[in-house]
Amino acid sequence: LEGTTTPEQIIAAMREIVENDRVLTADEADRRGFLVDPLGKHLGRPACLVEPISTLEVSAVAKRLSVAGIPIVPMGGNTGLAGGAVIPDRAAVMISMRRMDGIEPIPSGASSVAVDSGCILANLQMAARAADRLFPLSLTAEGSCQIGGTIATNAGGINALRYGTMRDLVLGLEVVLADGRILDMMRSLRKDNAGYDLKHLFIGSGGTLGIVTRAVLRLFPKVTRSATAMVAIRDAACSLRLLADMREMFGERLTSCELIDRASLALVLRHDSAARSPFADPPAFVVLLQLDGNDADAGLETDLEEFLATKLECGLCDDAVVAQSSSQSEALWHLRHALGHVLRHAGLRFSHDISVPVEAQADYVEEVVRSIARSWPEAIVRIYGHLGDGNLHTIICFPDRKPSDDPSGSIRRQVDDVIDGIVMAFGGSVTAEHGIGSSYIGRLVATRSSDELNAMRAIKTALDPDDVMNPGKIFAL
Ligand code: LAC
Ligand code: ZN
Repeated sequence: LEGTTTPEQIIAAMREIVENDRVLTADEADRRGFLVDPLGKHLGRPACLVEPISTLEVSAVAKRLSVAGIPIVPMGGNTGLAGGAVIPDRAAVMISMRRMDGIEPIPSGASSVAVDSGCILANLQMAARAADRLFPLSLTAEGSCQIGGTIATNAGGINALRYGTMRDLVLGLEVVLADGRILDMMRSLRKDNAGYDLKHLFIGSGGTLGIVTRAVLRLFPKVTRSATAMVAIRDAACSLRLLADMREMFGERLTSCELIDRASLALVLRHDSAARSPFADPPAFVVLLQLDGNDADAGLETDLEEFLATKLECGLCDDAVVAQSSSQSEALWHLRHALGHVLRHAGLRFSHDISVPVEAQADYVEEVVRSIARSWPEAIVRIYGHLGDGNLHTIICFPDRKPSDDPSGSIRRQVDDVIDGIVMAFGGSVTAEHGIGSSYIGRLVATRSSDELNAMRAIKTALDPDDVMNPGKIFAL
């Protein structure tokens, strides 16, 4: 391959390693929808898309491409929101992990499971459930996102409050490096201080350091008792007091605590025909609470009702509903998950996936609303997300403009500056769970010190000196 650039030659070289029908031309990949991300952004044209079925194939492909300096773009379920699978301008090969989707059998009482990285998250959740265990990572895209992608992005989701992000759920990892070397770190140890814990470099690396091929993931006791409530609240400060009181009262049984503001809920109710609000008057905020326990928690629902009754009495909450059945619980959660698809009706919009310290969230919300109103009185601020984790999705919407109405990106830059300024003043992060990908490189540079960025670059250079692993993500070179 040395010196070659034509897609035909790259395809021929790939077909020497994997079977013909697992090497797709760019046209085939495009026809099958593999090249458009969930934001509708076209990822670009790879020379081809390869679908390996084993770690050895991934390794052989990587080795062949890296000696020729041809970029490798790993593809999971294509559900990422930060442009993490954008194809670089040079001839590149996309490696789809979708055919490597095995799950090892889960013996009863197992505390971990080995999976292939192309395994779809919902399939792993189901396999765990069938073995009376729980794999707790849960997010809106769980029906199509893949384990490898959730590792590469260190996904968070709705249960991170209790179970942590993907980083907290990975015990072992197998990774193929740019030059094809295989790092087999498939250990299932809870404690392991033998040298640097290399797996953590790859978790959250956005595919820039290597391709995750397999993982050992933690399993937990299954949930047998649950209670779900939606609470109407007048301001963000009250929602933080409710969160603190809930944690005090229910401890680790509090699995999720999600916030949705009035404008976000209104958008769901307007555009999702299955959505029903439990409240007659739209509250300023709603908080969605999920408690999970086991057989010792038979009274969970009653306990939650009694707890919320006292919060209504003292005026912390204005209204509350506790789901009386699993279908009512699903209906409440539907309001939260529907946000993923109704935002496209919000006109020109700029999404920020920020985090600030948990206690700072009310001040953050107030500051964002005030600053945006000052600069753009016509804008609608929508804030929703993972209150328990200090991770609020902040969407600045211009309802009277079309998504294409900012061609030069000048409004985007101004909005970013305002939000980033507020986030940094609170000691926060400009991306809490979606990652930097190719979309937020400038904002990484703007918000981290050059020493921190250089340390990141040094790691990248050590593991991928020729910049073939997912180039153009995290760093602009
Ligand atoms: C959510 C995704 C966007 O929480 O992170 O809905
Ligand atoms: Zn989120």
